[in-house]
Amino acid sequence: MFDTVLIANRGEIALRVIRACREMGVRSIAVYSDADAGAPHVRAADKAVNIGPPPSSQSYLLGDRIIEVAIREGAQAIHPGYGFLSEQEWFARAVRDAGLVFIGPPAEAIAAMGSKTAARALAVAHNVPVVPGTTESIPDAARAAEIAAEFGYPVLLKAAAGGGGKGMRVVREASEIAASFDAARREAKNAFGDDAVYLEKYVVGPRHVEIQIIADMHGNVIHLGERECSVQRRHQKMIEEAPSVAVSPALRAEMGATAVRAARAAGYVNAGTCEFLLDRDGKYYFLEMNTRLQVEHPVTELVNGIDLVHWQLRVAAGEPLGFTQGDIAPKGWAMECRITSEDPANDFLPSTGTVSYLQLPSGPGVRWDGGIEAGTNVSLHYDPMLAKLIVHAPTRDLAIARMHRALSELVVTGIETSREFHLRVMEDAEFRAGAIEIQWLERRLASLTSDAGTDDGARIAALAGALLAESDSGIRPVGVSAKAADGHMSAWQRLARLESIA
Ligand code: MV4
Repeated sequence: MFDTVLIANRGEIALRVIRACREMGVRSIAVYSDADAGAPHVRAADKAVNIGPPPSSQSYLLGDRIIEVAIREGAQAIHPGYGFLSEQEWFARAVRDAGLVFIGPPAEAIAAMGSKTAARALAVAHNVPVVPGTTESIPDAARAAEIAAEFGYPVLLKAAAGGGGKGMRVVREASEIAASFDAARREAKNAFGDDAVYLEKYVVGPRHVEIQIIADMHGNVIHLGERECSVQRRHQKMIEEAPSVAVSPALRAEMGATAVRAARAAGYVNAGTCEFLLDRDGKYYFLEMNTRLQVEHPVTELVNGIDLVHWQLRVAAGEPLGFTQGDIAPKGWAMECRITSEDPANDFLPSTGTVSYLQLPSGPGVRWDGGIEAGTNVSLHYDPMLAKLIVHAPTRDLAIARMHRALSELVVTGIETSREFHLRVMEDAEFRAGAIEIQWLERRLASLTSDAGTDDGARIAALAGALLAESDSGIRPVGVSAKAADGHMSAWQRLARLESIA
């Protein structure tokens, strides 16, 4: 095992990796920008090194500087977390060339999955089902029209260098294809510096289901089942769960074996995730592979009783996986809500300011993976995801009840958060029935975020009672909307934001 690991990240994921290091007796080195000098991950690590000014481009994205720090501080390995440098082929290679270990896949595997057309071709060659479409980029609008007519509308134009939903365009009829093709090209060029575009048949109303895999250097590749990630807005996931109501044990085994084939084809080592669309008929299609530890990895950890970050460190150090596919079966139900500094009542406008008070949920089956504390300044320099609230319970119904209870214990003041939005989703009849697909949230958003969005009389009564209790005691009881109880604070915050924008 490594003696010292550098964590090239910030916030909750830096803390998550530092905790794993501490548990394994590994020394941890944090890096931080000027904006994060007092951040929790800085204090949690054995040592912390300043790497530059607040903008990521001058700190967390400076791979060469981070490698220098790792060497100077005697680290043998670098954990990139997610985002930032985690899926940069050049960084994985530079770490290796510096004689260090990148705690993630080989640079070649990142490259194999980085081009979406190359990944599709690799999938096809290894009997991994993909959505019908092209595996090569399309030269011009006329050819796009021919191919679209062949597959039938609607079709989806995608950037070959894209991923995560960036640079996609749905085309519903032949009259739109030429203009959409030119627009997709321009967008791809602007976003990725590469104007290659390909085409797929557009799958209507699918779920977004992904399979976690982990691979060692000895040829063992194991899948850890699925995560249901359909509850997302503008390609940002908001809620994830494991398992999925739509996946039977037989389908799990089949999709799992498919993900393992894709990983083997790419020469994959370490933790990774294959994304699939799962349609209403139970047909599934490989979309892309995320070559990193994902935000939502905790739901997989909870249902499988496996610490993915421990295993990332072990396989990166050359150890074999300590379990087999036969040991893996999900137990109970896990759910995660991403707590973001966004105002759901205001079209998820990013909220900034200082966390003035923080009360964390606890009790049975509750996990908080957070990167904030009272006094944390939330700025626009970094991602608005502050923390993840994760629960585990015997059944989905009990997981939802537990998540609702945990969310109602959570109090964050000083900034707006997504807490209230998540409470409403937990109360939503369609969500509770598991009737979700990738467009569900955007269709449901207006009713979930409007002030009269719930017909739950008990909830309104509880709110009224809690407000009355507050006026007596001056203390906000558990379960009261931060927004309702802190009406003055919200207005004040809004003013502060307006002033900061002006
Ligand atoms: C699709 C699709 C439907 N049909 N491809 C989005 C993220 C990227 N990984 C691929 N994505 C999709 N590809 C075909 N052929 C639907 C998605 C998709 C999606 C699309 C619109 C709005 C939200 C979405 C959420 C997940 C996946």
